[in-house]
Amino acid sequence: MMGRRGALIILEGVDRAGKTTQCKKLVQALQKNGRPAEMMRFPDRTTMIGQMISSYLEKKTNLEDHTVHLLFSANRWELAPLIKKKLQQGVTLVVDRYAFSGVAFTSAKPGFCLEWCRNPDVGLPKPDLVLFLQLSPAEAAKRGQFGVERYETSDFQQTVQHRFNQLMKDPSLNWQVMDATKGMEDLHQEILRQSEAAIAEAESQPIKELWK
Ligand code: 2DT
Repeated sequence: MMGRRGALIILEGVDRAGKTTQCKKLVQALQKNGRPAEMMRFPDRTTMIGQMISSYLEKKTNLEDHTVHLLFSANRWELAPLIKKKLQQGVTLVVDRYAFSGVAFTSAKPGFCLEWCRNPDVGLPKPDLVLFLQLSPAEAAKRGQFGVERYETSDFQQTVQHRFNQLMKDPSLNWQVMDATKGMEDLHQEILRQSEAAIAEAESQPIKELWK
């Protein structure tokens, strides 16, 4: 008999909402509850494609906008076999950003629509849960300055937020909006509760395909 599969859980959100911290805390808590769990992040800067993306984000190189969008997508596709393998082995994956960041960031640039941006990611492993860590621009500003990487400006981030809002209207996905102004521990408990529910639900279901 096939074992129970793991769940694909994505954390998305604006800059400084605490995604990375919450991903780490979630993996630790799941493991403590006896659930095999691992963290991944996109972009994964360790692959060859990831290195091209990293150099672009650090503004060391310039890439044409469509080209970099396709590289971000390719970076997910190159890891899709591993994602499926882990899920099938019963490992729950907690992922810091996924295709939603891909669409939200590129479509925030002039001349890009959501549909074009979504296309290259159609068919990727479909998340069982997408947690969106919501933070107002004012609250984000209190948490310190933007970094120096590409996209880290308040105007661009606001447009990105609008794009995320559009993506969240998609009823084919299990979006859950989390209030990231809450204390770190309260937010963690809420994320853990949502994740445990998604894991229980995913166990008996096949892995589906995103946006298909
Ligand atoms: P961090 O490594 O700090 O999360 O920043 N991005 C990300 C895209 O433009 N497209 C994508 O597909 C993904 C996954 C968001 C990475 C930056 O890259 C942006 C912020």
